[in-house]
Amino acid sequence: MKQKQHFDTQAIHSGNATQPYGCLTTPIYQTSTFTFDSVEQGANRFSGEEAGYIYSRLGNPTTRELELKMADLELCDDAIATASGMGAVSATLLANLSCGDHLIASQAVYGCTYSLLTEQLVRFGIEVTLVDMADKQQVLSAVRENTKVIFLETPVNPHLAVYDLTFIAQLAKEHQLLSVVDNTFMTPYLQQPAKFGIDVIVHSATKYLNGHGDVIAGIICSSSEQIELIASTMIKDIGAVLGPFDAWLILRGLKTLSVRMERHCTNGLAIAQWLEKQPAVNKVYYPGLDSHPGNHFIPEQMTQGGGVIAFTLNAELEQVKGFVNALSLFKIAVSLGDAESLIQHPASMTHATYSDEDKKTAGITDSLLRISVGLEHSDDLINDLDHALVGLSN
Ligand code: LCS
Repeated sequence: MKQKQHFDTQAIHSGNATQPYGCLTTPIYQTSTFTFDSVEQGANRFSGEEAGYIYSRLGNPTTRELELKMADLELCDDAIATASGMGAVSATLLANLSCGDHLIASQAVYGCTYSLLTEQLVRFGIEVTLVDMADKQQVLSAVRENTKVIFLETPVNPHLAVYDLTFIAQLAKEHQLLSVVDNTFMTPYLQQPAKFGIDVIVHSATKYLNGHGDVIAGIICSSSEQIELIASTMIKDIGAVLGPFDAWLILRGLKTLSVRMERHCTNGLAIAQWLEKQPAVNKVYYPGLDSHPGNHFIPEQMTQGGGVIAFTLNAELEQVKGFVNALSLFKIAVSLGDAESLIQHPASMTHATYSDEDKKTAGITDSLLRISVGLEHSDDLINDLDHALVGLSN
């Protein structure tokens, strides 16, 4: 019997094929197509009678290693890599929803997921209801005859609300819905939604999975049937496929996922605790803090709080901008999960797509800032924040 290994070991060894020439690392199979020995072999590959690669939109050995590794890490049968996180979210939803179907989604999600839900899906006759996923009665009441899918992020981008995965999975089973969770903020190192019965796990691999800020990518993990459905429809025909070089960069990033996430979490907690003590800071949103309403989900659902913190300042918008501009170690940039600490203003950046009304319901105010805590020393990051806060009170 195969010995169950620790996550850290799996992140390095799972899914690795035997490499040609005894290569330690996975080669980058930088090829668009694969040659056949004969016309008969080509036909057999297309019909599925013979296993083997055909064309890199339909599969590539480097990308396949990433998919197999991620399937293992997310406790799923299979996975498919996509050209971006949005490629993963859209392929999952479009493969499972048709005109006349209904989707329930969390009202607080990443800004482009919000516009996919509220502007794109509706163009194809898909009905969407946005709910507060923390309000179980509201979620239950949203279920209709034609509801097919329930979608959420936990913790939420940008303000880190945490939702109950066991409740969502049970509700989905009772009503025959497909449950889809965006696990970008946690990674499987901190949270494995399949453990709670979630059907599909999507990621922006641009973030922690890659971890070095040099790739745009996504991944979907699920049952073999679900991955086959998505691969044979959305990836084959719509085509948001990941290239082998980008897959290789993520394979490289995954080797250090555990050690990076540990540092993101210890830095995150130290900075969140420090921010909470500052008089100029109004509210800190970080699941690792005792004061966070989702804190009781640690360690059963998520093992630690992660590396993203949101907070509001007791200040007008102009002062908030002044604070951000005064930082030097924190770079002003969207994205998250990189070695470098980043800061951004959700209302005017990642969540600018939200209507004013939905911004209000989702708690995205003008004074809300979001930081992605990097891998620097936490003392240096705190000094940087401290210096900018001093400027705020002058
Ligand atoms: N899901 C979540 C939770 C995200 O945060 C993002 C991107 C996506 C999906 C989409 O992934 P992408 O297509 O960019 O790979 N979040 C971003 C953010 O907060 N700042 O910049 C991008």
